[in-house]
Amino acid sequence: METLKSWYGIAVTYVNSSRKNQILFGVVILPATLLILTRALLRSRAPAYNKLRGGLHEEITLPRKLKSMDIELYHNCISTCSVKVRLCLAEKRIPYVSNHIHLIETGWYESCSPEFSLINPGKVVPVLVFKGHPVYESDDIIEFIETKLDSYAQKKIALLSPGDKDKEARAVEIMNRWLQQGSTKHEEHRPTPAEEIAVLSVPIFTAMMQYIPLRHVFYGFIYHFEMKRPFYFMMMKLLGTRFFTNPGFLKKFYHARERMSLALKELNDNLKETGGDYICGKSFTLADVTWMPLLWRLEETGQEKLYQQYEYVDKYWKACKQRDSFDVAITQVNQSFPIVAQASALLKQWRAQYPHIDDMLNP
Ligand SMILES: N[C@@H](CCC(=O)N[C@@H](CS)C(=O)NCC(=O)O)C(=O)O
Repeated sequence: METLKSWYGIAVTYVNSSRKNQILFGVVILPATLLILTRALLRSRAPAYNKLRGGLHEEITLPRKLKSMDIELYHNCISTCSVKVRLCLAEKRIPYVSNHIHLIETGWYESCSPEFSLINPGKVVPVLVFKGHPVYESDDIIEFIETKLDSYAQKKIALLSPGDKDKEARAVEIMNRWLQQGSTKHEEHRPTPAEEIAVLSVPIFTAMMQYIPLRHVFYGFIYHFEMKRPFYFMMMKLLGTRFFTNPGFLKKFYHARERMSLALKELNDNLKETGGDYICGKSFTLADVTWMPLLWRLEETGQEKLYQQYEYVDKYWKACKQRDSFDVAITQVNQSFPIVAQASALLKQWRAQYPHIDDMLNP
């Protein structure tokens, strides 16, 4: 009680000391304190954040949506990690129950809801559930699909066998290298191009946020595992195109662009060396499954010049888009969520209207 009284005394003295302090107190300090207290109160009842190791967890058994189906996928339409898994399932034509989970940019923080926290206490998508047991981490999920789910595949395609027997060792080395570049899992090799894509996605996320009510972001302030993320999304929502004039953001964006360009140059050299349609040569492998979502995101956000400057990458991406899996796992899924097309159209409109945005995306 004594402590509360002395805090109250300090606050009153501070507010009474000047008009500027009154404004600062009313606009920043008081709302921020209330928010932190509300978050602390509600979070004490929310499921804890707990990142579990990648791979199959036989010790966890989850309720199944459809008892007759062994494979379920919790995923999001635009999440690049989810796209990776959907592509893999589509390549092998494995039937599964689809559970779409919203992220803030597609609707709301469903990924942080108590219901989804039971499926993944780490509060991220994708999660594959096999006979009721979850498999976490997209890299581990695609490997699990490839090595354990072949009996469910309606199309037999070996995505971990990158080529002719005499060149196998070199091809495996190439595949692993590009798998790692498309990964967000390994702490020691950060940031990978797959992580840079998060920064390069900000323009489309900002456009998407224009269709999301602000109150949905507040849910994230309470339940998200990292407060800074809902904060960024709130700023994208509030600032709109002005977000792209922030020097801090621009520095990060150009840095990510530069690093992505270097990775694409290396990919170009690799494709030239292997001489086939795909990363490891003639065979389509998990390395391609991992890279397709990244190239798709660059195209979707109007940053196609980034890869078009590299002849072999451009040709490679065209070949990837010819595959049925592209249509099934990317085009068709995204057609069910109108916000994706609306945001792409809005981003195009912004580019036409504001030369600095066009310059930023395609200098
Ligand atoms: N390393 C994880 C990353 C999973 C991840 O970060 N997923 C993103 C979507 S691509 C997510 O669910 N983010 C939720 C959020 O940040 O609120 C994997 O590869 O599965």
